[in-house]
Amino acid sequence: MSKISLTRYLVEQQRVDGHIPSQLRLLIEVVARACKRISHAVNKGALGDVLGTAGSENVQGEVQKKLDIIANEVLIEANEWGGHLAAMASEEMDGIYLVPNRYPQGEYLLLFDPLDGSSNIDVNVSIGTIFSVLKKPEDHAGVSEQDFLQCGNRQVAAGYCVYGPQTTLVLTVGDGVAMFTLDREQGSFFLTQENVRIPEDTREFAINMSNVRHWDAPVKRYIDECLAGKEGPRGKDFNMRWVASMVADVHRILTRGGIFMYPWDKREPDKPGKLRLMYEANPMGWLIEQAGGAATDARQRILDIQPQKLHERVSVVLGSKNEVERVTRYHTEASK
Ligand code: P6P
Repeated sequence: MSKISLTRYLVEQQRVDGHIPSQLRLLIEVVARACKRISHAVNKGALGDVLGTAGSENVQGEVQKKLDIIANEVLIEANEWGGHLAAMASEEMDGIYLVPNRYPQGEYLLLFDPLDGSSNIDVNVSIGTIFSVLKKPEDHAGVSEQDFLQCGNRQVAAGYCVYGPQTTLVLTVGDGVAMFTLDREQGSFFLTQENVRIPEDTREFAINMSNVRHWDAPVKRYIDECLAGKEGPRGKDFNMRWVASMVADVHRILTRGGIFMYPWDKREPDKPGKLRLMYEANPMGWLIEQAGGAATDARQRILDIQPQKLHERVSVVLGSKNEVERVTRYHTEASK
């Protein structure tokens, strides 16, 4: 069977169900090309003088790695001239980035975490780029930060690229999830899986166990039951994985099931969680749902949350449907 390139897949999907207007197809192909360049820089590692910190902090107050900044610049430069975007937002930038006036303005808004999992860069563990696409509201001219504050259920495309043993682009436009693996000899992404489905049950949970003393009771109840294994209330043994790169943990869950949790904890009680809503939880939540899984903030569907701020954080529970529903049920029971 001849290999189907990302370009051919997008053209044929557009022919089938019209989900991918030409400007959105251009956007996805430009993001894919930017991810290819980021993958190249990541793969060079120490040989490319791209490791280590950049000596600066991002809007989250986190130390920026050189590759965080490189990845952000690659995505900005790749997307600003194409005429498909009105503006961009990134974990690495305080405010939105308006497409310069010298370029045509488009109808889409692009949000991204240019390099998620950067604490893993220097130790050669998988990292990734996460992106989310919204339509610019048409009821007014110009674009502001307010235009980005749309619920995740308004996304028109979402995906990530994981830089691991393979460089794989995972994408949804609302008609299921497809995976494309980079063929470095040809420099193109080729379809390697479509109609991805997550098993509704799992024996594998992903959470940072070092925070156990800080968790809320329902989280502790759920994890204790998993740890109790066959002799406990779940009647089966569980396994644990925690890569500390959301992209890698989500990719494993899309590939073989599982539940991923980054819940609220007592360390920073004023923050709802560590992960960001707009460019981590929303795109990942939509991908998981499109593959038959569920994604909540432990109480409500992530995609229904009305954002108040561009960089707001959220508690995240996502993956195999029945497990996510159990965790969410434990939280609603505890609230009564
Ligand atoms: P911790 C990476 O920094 C990240 O934002 C996610 O990719 C990852 O799931 C999480 O934080 C890891 O957090 O507290 O375990 O280092």
